[in-house]
Amino acid sequence: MTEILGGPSLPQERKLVTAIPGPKSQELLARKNSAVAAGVGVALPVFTVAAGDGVMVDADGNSLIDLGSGIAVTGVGNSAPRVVKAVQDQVAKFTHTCFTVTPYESYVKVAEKLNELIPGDFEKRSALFNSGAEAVENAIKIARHYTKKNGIVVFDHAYHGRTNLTMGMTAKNMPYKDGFGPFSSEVYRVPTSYPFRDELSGADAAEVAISQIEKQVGAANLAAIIIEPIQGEGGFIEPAAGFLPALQEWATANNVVFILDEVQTGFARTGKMFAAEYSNFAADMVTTAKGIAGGLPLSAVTGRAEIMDSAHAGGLGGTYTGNPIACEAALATIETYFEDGLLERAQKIETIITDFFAELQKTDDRVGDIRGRGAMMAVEFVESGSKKPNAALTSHIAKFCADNGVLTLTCGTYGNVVRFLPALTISDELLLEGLGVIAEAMKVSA
Ligand code: PLZ
Repeated sequence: MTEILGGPSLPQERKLVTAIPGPKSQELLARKNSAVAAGVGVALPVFTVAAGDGVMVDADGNSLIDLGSGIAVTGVGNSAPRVVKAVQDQVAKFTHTCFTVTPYESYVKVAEKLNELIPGDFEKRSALFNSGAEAVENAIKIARHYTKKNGIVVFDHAYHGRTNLTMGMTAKNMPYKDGFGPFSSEVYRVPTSYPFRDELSGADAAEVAISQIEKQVGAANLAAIIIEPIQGEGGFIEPAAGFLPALQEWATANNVVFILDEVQTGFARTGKMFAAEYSNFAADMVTTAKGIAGGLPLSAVTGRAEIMDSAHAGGLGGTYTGNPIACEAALATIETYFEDGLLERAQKIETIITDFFAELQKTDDRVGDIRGRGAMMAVEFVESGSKKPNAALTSHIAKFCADNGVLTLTCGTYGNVVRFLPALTISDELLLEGLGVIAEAMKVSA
């Protein structure tokens, strides 16, 4: 059999040749179960052999529509041509030196790009890491060093990672935290703005959060407030207009560093380079990862120069941080977003998904809320005639979609949200075909 290559040359089609998972995937799954720690679960046990743009091809030759892009990572598509070339070129030159031993230009170029692209008309600095959680950890380290304070405020429904500190910052117990404590101290959780459920204005929701911060933590003890501009794992919850600016204003007035976690929302995902652009304001610090490097592991913290520079030389680093292959991939990925018009594509994807579910909602009120931005869209499913979360329907949809060759991801504190995070390079036809399968799933369960 000839080797299958991924990328845009893969036929963009949904094609099932076996049941899901097929015999080869089942065999691999059995090996996985006896070799890999049980805690490492899989959402859909089809083993990937190739992927590109809107599809992933499994070991049995099934071609599935991919509406997840590896949890919002391969925005430029999988094995995107510029990324493949950049990685191949770099890997043949050198794979690693450790930037903090002997530096290389690509790291500096990525930092320059981030400083230019991240909102904020002030001087910035960046530092690179490997994962989203590591970026968040470092943002907190720097904020504490700068303010000489300890407290960290996080929000209901937040997700910030799986390391000990970030696990404690993440809201949801199962599956992320259960039995894995104790967690780091000085992390305080306050209510967020969740327009579909709290029905509060952004200003009112901010007042609730700020009042709780003042009463339970005290500005004098608080180093940072960190929030996702659209909460990802928590259910694609976008706070009401005015919520983020009000929090930031309070933070600035109280010498508290305001950090936006754009790990999931960043890099063209929402139809802007960064979701903060929708609220028209600039955070003191921004964490990014996922869509930054076309699938290579890379993350970053970018922020005001005076804050970022407050940490002493040698205080930030790590063996693999800002790996040269990942940095070259990032430069190629960022170029692709702009050169290939992917911001506009994300906006188009928003329209397609919104229109599709708005139509469905007319005849099926279990489509409770349609929300999100760009190619970061979600539907919150509820029980008919109420806002009661409908987790059963949500898992039925995910299972039906998998059986029928569509990879979807679910999320939400109440497990009742189906989220759409396709590659920005997915075709309209394939996207609509995938959505059509969801509509079918809803009919079957009715
Ligand atoms: N901050 C906003 O969305 C990662 C988690 C997948 P890492 N979200 C996907 C899983 O089940 O582990 C995420 C995020 C936000 C931080 C992170 C953490 O990023 O690269 O997974 O560490």
